[in-house]
Amino acid sequence: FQTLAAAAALVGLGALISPLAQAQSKVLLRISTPAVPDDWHGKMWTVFKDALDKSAPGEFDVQINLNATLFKQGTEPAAMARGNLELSSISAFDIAKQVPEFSLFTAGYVIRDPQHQAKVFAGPVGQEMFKLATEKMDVTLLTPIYLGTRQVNLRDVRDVKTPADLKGVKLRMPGSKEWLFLGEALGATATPLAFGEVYLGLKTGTIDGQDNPLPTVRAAKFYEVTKQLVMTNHLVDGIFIAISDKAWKAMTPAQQQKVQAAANAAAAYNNENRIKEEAAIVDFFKQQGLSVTTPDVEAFRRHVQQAYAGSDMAKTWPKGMLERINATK
Ligand code: KDO
Repeated sequence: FQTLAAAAALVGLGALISPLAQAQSKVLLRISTPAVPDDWHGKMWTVFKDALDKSAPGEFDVQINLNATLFKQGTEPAAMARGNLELSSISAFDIAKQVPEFSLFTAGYVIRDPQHQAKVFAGPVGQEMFKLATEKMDVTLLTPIYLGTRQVNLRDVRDVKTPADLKGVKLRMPGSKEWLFLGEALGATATPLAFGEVYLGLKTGTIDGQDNPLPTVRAAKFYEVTKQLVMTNHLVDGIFIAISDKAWKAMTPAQQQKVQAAANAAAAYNNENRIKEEAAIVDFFKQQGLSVTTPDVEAFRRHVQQAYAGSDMAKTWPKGMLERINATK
């Protein structure tokens, strides 16, 4: 009887343990991003997870954390280096903190449009810059994604033709020196604030405006608390799906290949939908009562390019790289 009971207990325990053991043997992929659920680079993580569930059923434990609930915006690379986070989408601004050469991709009016961006990143410039980031950081960049073209979005309507018209405007930028430089180059008073605090900042008036691509202005509902979009087109922005080296190196080549394929599928989903939405989104804002104005973009381009040309940042750019980007067709 005792033996039977012991055997039964073991079987019972076994039934309990096995799903647990299974979960533990799965490859843990924790994702953290400030993206809101309704933005394309938030939704793309479901595409990533679904792709892995299909290509490697039961092999990966993908945990998606949006709205910066797991790590604060900009702290993801450090969390990945510590082994507390496996995946994120990090910006050129995040990368530039450790790899100053990457500040080239934070400069306004360098990348011309999403197609130009895709060509630059897929070609030798992208390969060299990716290699540099991978060597100098504890993360591997899997793929670039198009975040959209950044526009100025103001709380109150102003007549904005040139950078001089943004003088004194408290323009929220994410909190790093490269972001603040961009805000100042636009002629505004750059004010650092995390993405998650922008809506309230606009509502209460602690900031006068913010800049983001239009799909994000819609998804994060900034149009509810602003009255104007100034179509400066100042930064064709990109972010990069990045994985911690710790997680990447612990995977088998077959697992790496599946994760890379899932990242490519997520990027394709984001790029396709974002480009499509961006092309038609202005009407949405007009319907919401926003004034959508076109400034003297050449005046902004000149002012911004001059600011970067004379900057310390530009001294870190690999020789000839800007010219190679300009020549990419
Ligand atoms: C933002 O804070 O304005 C920004 O657009 C910066 C990007 O690099 C990226 O972090 C993005 O926010 C978030 O993913 C939220 O969309």
